[in-house]
Amino acid sequence: MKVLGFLGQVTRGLLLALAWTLPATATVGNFASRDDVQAFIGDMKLRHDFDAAELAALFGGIHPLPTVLKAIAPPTDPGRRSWKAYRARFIESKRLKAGLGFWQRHRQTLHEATTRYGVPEEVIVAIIGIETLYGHNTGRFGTLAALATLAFDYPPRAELFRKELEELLLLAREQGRSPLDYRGSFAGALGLPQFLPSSARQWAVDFDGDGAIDLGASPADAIGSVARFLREHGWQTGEMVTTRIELAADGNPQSLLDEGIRPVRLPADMPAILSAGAVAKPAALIDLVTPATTTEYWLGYQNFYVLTRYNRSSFYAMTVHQFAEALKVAYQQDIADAGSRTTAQKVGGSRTAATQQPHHSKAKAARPCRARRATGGGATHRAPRSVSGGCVRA
Ligand SMILES: [Ca+2]
Repeated sequence: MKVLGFLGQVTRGLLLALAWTLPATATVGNFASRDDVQAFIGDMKLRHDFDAAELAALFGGIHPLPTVLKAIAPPTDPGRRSWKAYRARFIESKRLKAGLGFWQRHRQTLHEATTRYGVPEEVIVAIIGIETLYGHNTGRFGTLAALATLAFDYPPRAELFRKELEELLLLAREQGRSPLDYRGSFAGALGLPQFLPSSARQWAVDFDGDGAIDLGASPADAIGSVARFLREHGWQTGEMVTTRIELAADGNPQSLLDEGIRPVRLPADMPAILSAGAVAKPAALIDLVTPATTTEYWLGYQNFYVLTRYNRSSFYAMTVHQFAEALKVAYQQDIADAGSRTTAQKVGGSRTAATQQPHHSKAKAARPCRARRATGGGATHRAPRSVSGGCVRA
């Protein structure tokens, strides 16, 4: 749940148009001496009964972070966004392998989350993998200092980040922790699922039942929270996410694209497209553009829209969906392979079969590798043509 999603497709052009400069006080001294921070502290005392002296001490101990401003600044040369490049960043063998491991380790918790919230296990695994590679990239920024930097030194999004700063203070109070304890992305996103503080307060759940919500240290809490977020945003169990479609021969998709990402129109009411294969449910037209390549057109149904609530980008939502599909195929293949091995071991344990085993030490390494795994776009990931993990690829 990265704030970049908000900046991404809709507002990036707007931001580029906004000529803003850093205030003279930026990156100098601590926050507490500044009038705008003092006003914020007064507001927190008035509305939430925070102790002004305690907040002043808190802000007196942190400083603006230049690296945060650098990270959030729009690129000087944004170029054209590429669906294929975006997809390739996330749907790749390392993340797929890590996802299968995460799924295996937390299969019972994932099963319980799916049972409770109706969101497929693979979608939960996909989101946590894309957000943080299963906790490997949760972010190294002090969240209080990062949010304060953006709240007070980044005028284009000051309102949003002052709200998140307020939410962090409330979250810390509710959780009985110091606001200085939280670390995460440069934009204030926290833990395995990268929830902003407002989302953590509103949607996170104590799914391991230890009495506390910890999105950074508890994979179970992260799993339950992602599932609850999607459910509460309208995930429809068992329903389609997308259908790929073609344009009609003389179809102009622009007016449909201009209608936005909310699924409000039946495919049959979209004269610009060939709706064969589409589900007769409200949808939005999605275009996935790659420079110098034919644009992909898809219908996004309600569940696609729900994925964009996590991060407001069609690229993001489609990547989550396709990564989830790739994970599901690979996971089921793993289960099938494990079943085959179990059967083989049972047979191998019999006297007859055992005598057929070669009597040398490499017998164990001769077991077959896992079969190839399909990825969402039809590409395949193959095990390397070598001995790997005790198996042999021909
Ligand atoms: Ca917990």
